Amino acid sequence: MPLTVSAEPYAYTLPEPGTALVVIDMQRDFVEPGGFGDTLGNDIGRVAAIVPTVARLIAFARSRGWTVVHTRESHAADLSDCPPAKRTRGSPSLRIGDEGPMGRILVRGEPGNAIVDACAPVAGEIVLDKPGKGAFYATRLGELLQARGVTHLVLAGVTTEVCVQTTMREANDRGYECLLVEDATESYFPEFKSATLDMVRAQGGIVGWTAPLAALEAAAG
Ligand code: C5J
Repeated sequence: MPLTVSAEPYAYTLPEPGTALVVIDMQRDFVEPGGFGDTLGNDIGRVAAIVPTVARLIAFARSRGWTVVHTRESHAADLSDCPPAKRTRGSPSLRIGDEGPMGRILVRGEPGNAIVDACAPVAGEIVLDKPGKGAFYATRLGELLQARGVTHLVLAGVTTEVCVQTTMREANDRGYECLLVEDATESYFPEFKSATLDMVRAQGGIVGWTAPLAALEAAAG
């Protein structure tokens, strides 16, 4: 049965089955002190605050039987999948691959690279390591979704204007109908989050739809 959600710029109808929740980069490296986000000088409190809402959304998706995808922005230990331009950009106190308080920054398998406990994947869910900002770039996401007959993506995670928006645009170009959950995504910069929500749903939903989690829950009754 399809579920119709009160959304912007107009109602969003998702099929069940056929919908996947894609949770972007809810990793200690972005949310906790000493991680990548922190070393770039950001206020991590803003993104840490959405953890309970993302956990509630994941529980909702599980209760509906959706495909659940978790991504991690991460690199191989030898940094062979990290372009020098990405590593040298800006002036962080610690660069990708450097040793930080939670292990090597943004390196696969390090403690800081793990998804925060409250949003941790369970058996049967898809966990994807991605070297880029978009979740389709250099991953198997497209083929995994296609194999499951997924046509609609509900997106959440951090940060709104970087990895979440990049993934949503990649998905939109690939023909997916996408909804971004407003209170289950966050940026270190409130104005960037707000602008991203506006951009996504402008021009009749040029990239997709947005709605708060409560709208999804209400649609499900
Ligand atoms: C960033 C991300 N902001 N997950 N990564 O570098 O959005």
